[in-house]
Amino acid sequence: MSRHDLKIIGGTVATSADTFVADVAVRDGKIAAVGGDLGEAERVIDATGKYVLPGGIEAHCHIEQESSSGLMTSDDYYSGSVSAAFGGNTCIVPFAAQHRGQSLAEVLDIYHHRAAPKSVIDYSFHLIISDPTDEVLNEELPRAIAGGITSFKIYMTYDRLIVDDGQMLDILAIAKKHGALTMIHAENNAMIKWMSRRLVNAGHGAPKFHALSHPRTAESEAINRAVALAGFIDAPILIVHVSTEAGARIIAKARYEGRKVFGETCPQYMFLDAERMDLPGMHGAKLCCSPPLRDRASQEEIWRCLQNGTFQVYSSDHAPYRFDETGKLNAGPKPDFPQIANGLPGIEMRLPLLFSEGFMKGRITLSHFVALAAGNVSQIYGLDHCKGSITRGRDADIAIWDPETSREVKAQDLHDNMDYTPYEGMQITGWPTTVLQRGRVVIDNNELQVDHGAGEFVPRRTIDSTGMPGRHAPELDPDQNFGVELGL
Ligand code: DUC
Ligand code: ZN
Ligand code: ZN
Repeated sequence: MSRHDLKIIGGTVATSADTFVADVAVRDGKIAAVGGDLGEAERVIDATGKYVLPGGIEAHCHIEQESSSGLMTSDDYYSGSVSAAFGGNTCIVPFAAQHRGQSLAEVLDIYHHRAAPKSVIDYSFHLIISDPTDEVLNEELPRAIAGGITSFKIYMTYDRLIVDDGQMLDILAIAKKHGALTMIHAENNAMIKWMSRRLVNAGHGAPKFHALSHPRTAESEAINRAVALAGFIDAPILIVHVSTEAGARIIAKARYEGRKVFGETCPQYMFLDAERMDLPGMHGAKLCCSPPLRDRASQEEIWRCLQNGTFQVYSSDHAPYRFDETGKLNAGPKPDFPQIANGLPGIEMRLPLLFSEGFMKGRITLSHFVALAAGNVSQIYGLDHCKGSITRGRDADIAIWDPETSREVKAQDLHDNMDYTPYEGMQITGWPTTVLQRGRVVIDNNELQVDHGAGEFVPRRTIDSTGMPGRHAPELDPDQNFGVELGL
């Protein structure tokens, strides 16, 4: 047998299903074998005492993206992807955001040009759809899906992004027809605007009031509506960044009923609370995100829903805006909270937080960690033909984690382009020490080993709804509606 390119020996390997001690052989960028007695290799990495896990897939991050008001995130595809890699990730799926009036071809072209020369790890995109014209729906979206962009996000809030219920149904119907997944930012726009106006008019414009302006019911009402609309036509949806127990319960119930509904939460809803926003001056702006931070009781609920599988996806929602005039304070030195850019950085901390506080503290198993880091995401977003598992034939995208390394989190040690981290001062045990992409070392000894543009675009497969029975409403069923065929 000819030599493998690489062998990782002696480590504890985990997939979403199993944990076992094994060697891993790599050839031509793919996992060639997993087991013992795998033969010779050009290069050997000794992973004794370490965990050999699939590289993380970060499926919700905003990188080199203009917000709907034109503000650019503080990370571009270089700093964002480097930071992701240091956090144990080998693939990112950021957003390519359509602003009203833009064609999707134009949007995708812009983001391909941003990512290709800079990203150090593999990447794909989700589209954000804010202008679902007939041409977008009937021609551009099907073309984008055929080209491997098999998911898109829509917003039920923000005046420049919001789609109304009818537009949502149009988008969901196209997604269903062509095998795509619709990600939904579910918050009730009117409730948020109503609260914000009253708070600001009463002189409560400080950052800490941002959390009050996004009531819990704004989230649960919108999740309920999204589930009802998607259920009506039996289209698959994923509710992103769920922050409340009430929202999680709606998702759990929908799944119990066999609806094609997935749920995502984020570390900020598990580790941070809104009381922390009560800081002097404008410092609370660093923690303004939407949905907002809640309280300690909800953190526990969100943890529970992660443990019990209500949430299949755990993402950073990295939306980095520096605490200066280029980011959080771009509307002036003392803006009222509605003028503060929404978002927190977290792409590098997502997995170390879950490894340390989830796996190392016994809240989740190692296999569950792997499922949340990469396995579930690869399945849900159509990447499981090439990524998400230490399995023969998949890309050799591997992160080796050392459970003995313990470090205090400091913004200055992170690799994003930010001037703060919300997790400053936390003691984190277990860090990725070596990261490989398609068998090539990306990070070793705390050093980046690849150049700008080493990552490649990954086209994704259409969404597999096998095992999620679903059924559309009787009014849409030709057996029950006088034979009317509505093309769904
Ligand atoms: N939604 C996100 O997904 N990220 C940042 C802000 C927002 O509203
Ligand atoms: Zn959102
Ligand atoms: Zn987001």
